[in-house]
Amino acid sequence: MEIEVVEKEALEKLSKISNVQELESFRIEFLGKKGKITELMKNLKNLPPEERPAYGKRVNELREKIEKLFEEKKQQIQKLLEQEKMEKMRIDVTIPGARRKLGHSHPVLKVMEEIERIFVSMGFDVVEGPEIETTWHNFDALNTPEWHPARDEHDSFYITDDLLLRTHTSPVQIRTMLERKPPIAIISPGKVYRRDYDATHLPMFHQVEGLHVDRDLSVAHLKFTLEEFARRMFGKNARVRLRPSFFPFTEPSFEVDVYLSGYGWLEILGAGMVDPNVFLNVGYDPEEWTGYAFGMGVERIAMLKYGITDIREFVRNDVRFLSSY
Ligand code: 2NM
Repeated sequence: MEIEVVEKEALEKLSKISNVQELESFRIEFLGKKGKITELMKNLKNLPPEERPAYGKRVNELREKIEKLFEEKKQQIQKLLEQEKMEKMRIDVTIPGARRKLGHSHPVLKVMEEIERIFVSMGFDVVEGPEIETTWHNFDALNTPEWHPARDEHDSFYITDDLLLRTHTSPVQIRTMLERKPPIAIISPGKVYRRDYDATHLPMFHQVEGLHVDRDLSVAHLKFTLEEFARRMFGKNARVRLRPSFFPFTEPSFEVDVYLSGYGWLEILGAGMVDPNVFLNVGYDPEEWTGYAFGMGVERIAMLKYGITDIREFVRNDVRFLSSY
């Protein structure tokens, strides 16, 4: 085969090489032990002796030329491979880190703490008590007669004849009145239990009750305190209305409505002037001491504040619900 033909073919093939495999095939085809350069050298013996040195020299020059170009190509491909590798390993230090979601308080707890803050700022102490109560603290001391429906097994969770899960946090106020001397101003937040479960009732829910005992307290003090609470909780335009009602532990007793623009009058509290019988039960002289008390359901207030329509959302524990407040 002609030297020129081999040279042309070699240069053409080399220029098209783009990876290591092609490079190795090229080396075998041209520079290998049985490659085309070796083949050219074998022509030597067929030539007249005087032409052999010149021919041999040309083949050697071609070999050197191809070897040089081959080395260059090899370097070029290795550099390319190195670049690709570096590109794959590149770390972008500007990519934002993966955020970890933090836990947070349950919306009911948040609302309860907000209620507490408002009353604490008005001078009320926060007091807690046991969730398992005696029927005396939960009913008798609160002037609730033996025949009252709230005392029914059907409505309350009894543990024994004399022990039950408290149905309100009023027994905490009884305990506090037994322990302290008036004047007192307290609120008692906490869990309470009633046998009820539907879209507006949970068997365990939260209450905040308040009690203020001093000389010469009247419904005016009660109404002002609740108006102040409503303005702080629902906005400065909130208004408060008392409607006559009945509770065994207060006389007179009221249902308390709050006016919210866009909603109208909403019932959010029960309240009243502490019944003289309750004072007698804790050893306070009803001729000397007066008091007003109130109670509210925390879930109910959270529902109004956030427009929730099914109270059971609070215990379904769907994170999408819980983290949206
Ligand atoms: C309410 C409504 C009205 C109340 C009364 C007392 C106590 F212990 F002082 F007598 N504590 N809470 C009360 C009064 C609670 O909840 C709807």
